[in-house]
Amino acid sequence: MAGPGGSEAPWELFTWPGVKGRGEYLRLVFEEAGVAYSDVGKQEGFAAVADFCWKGKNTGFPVRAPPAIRKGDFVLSYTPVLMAYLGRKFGLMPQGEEEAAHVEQILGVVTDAVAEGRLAFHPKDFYASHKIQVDESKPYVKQYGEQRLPKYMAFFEAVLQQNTHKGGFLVGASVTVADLAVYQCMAAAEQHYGPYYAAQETPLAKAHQAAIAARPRIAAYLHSERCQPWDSDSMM
Ligand SMILES: N[C@@H](CCC(=O)N[C@@H](CS)C(=O)NCC(=O)O)C(=O)O
Repeated sequence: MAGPGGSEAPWELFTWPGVKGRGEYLRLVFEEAGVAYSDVGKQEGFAAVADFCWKGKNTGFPVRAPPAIRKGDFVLSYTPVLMAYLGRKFGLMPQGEEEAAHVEQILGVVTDAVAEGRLAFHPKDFYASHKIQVDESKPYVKQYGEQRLPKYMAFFEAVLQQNTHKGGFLVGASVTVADLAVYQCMAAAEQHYGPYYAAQETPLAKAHQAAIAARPRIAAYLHSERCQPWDSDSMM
């Protein structure tokens, strides 16, 4: 596929190896689109990602933090921006401006849901491992699980409910990057906020999560060695 500037260069994904992390949102986009990519962290290790992002190996547009992508001399980062950009490239964004804007709204909501969900696990030091703040995190995990997660899941439910198109997607009549983002957010909530997730009566959102997991390319990916394990430290 011709890339930015007509480049035939491969798509490269720079994200931390060893866990799904935010990189998972981008892996799902490449996988659903059936577009080959190289997962640089997984293939070359942690140092290759750090060298690219922060130690002078990136000669393209600066990256604040991974995940980032590179294709030829084009470099881009920030998860929801990457999803919208790749969605447009790979036919996973609606054609209409308003529907595309709704997809971007959902990407923004997912970014907030994940950031808040992660914050609860790190109340003492956001940048330190959850393992040194397990006790301190308990009231915040409870608060997110009881007060915030229900709002996010109810929002996903409401979006699915209002879509009059058949197909069970969030926006329009076909799969978009919003479906992939919400799938991963729901799966992360199930993984890290299990009892709170289970308590939510959001049948459409839960059915949507199962349907995305069962899409042929996503199911094949989830069972492949390309798929990274969940972070055992905290939500992502
Ligand atoms: N809002 C950004 C957050 C990026 C981010 O926090 N990346 C993490 C890894 S998933 C990181 O390496 N942060 C290091 C840092 O911020 O210096 C996004 O969605 O891409």
